[in-house]
Amino acid sequence: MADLIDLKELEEKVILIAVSTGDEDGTPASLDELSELASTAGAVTVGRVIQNREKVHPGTYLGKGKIEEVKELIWELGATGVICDDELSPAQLRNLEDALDTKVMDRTMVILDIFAARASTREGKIQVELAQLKYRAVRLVGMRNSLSRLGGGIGTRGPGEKKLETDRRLIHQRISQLKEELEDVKRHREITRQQREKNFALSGAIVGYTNAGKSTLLNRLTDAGILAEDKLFATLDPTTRSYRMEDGQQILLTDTVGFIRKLPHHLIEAFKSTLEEAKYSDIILHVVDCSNPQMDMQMHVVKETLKDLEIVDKTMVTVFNKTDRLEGQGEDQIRQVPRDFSADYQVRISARTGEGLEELQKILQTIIRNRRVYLEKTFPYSQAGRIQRIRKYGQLLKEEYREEGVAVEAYVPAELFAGLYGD
Ligand SMILES: Nc1nc2c(ncn2[C@@H]2O[C@H](COP(=O)(O)OP(=O)(O)OP(=O)(O)O)[C@@H](O)[C@H]2O)c(=O)[nH]1
Ligand SMILES: [Mg+2]
Repeated sequence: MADLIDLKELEEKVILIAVSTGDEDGTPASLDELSELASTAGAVTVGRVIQNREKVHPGTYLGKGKIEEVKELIWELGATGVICDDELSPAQLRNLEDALDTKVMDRTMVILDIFAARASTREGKIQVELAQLKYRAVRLVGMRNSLSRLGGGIGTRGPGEKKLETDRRLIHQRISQLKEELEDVKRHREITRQQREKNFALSGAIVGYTNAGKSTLLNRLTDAGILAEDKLFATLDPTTRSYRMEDGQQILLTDTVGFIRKLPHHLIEAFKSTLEEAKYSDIILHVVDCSNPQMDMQMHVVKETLKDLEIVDKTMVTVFNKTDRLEGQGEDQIRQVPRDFSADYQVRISARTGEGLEELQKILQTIIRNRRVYLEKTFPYSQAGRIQRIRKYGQLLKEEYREEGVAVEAYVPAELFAGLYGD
């Protein structure tokens, strides 16, 4: 992940820390993910500590005894910091930093850091900076300690080349300024969306857990040329492409930022305008990596996040991806065909090999057709322009040139239907 690391920076060696509140809460898997996040942000994991507790310690995250243990471990392993698997309160951050006498980070900080390095468009950068500033505004005390101690590393990176503010008054000024800029961008987006609606094209948003294969799918369907990588959060900015199907109909598909468990609240807030693409789309394509052992948890996280974003009552298509990885895993696995009965449609595909894409296309065609109106009419030759519109926005099934005009059978968008009658 060399692209994220400034080589001159001191390599951070971190110990991951989590509190497990039950046997089945998936803490080890969550730490695996945190370790991947840390490495994406340029830190090496040198140790892990899980404390079993009824709940997180309100003052110090871990209990007293465990803190002593971690302190020794830091010394033994030569760690330069610790990362907690939950978002810490300002007090927890400060207290833990005092107790451990080392740099303390949390999951949110790491995710924000990755987003900061990845943001490339104006909108993406504004959104990330806003989320970072809101996170920092209440944590300046603890953070300043870590800043002076390390002078770089996770938690200090801003989007692009920008260094983050450390003055509270300036932070609040900057937050208002960014909010205004974001409004600007939003207005622009609104206009584009309205123009799109005039085109009568249906739209679909591709959502899903990070690394599920969303960008790979859009690339496969539309030659979008989006960067798809085996990395967390490879995509931040939405890309929209028109997908023309074999029957000539088209649908606008948008690739979106991936979700993850414990997605920082500030990020969801900040990325709302990006995720609005999903809110205003007609169809949600939920891409699931069905080769991932954590599949069920990941699907749950995506569904909950969609609920948080008030993205409900959409036509849902669950797309189980990476089926190529399931093959050769033996009889036992094959019997466990992934299913999602809460979705309107489900399909199993491999965006890599192309398997199942025809079925996905059929599903999309069915959805489009269900939203269209059947039309059977003979247009006089003077109204040839209307047939053009049907061809462009609908699906022309039959076109027969007769003496009195052109006899047409077609499926057309309901919005277009009325305009096709009359003189
Ligand atoms: N084996 C296999 N790998 C796949 C398939 N689809 C995607 N991948 C791989 O999975 C990794 C992630 O793919 P992306 O398309 O970047 O995933 P994403 O959902 O866009 O991820 P983010 O943008 O990070 O949220 C890449 O290494 C892809 O090559 C598939 O059908 N089979
Ligand atoms: Mg992507």
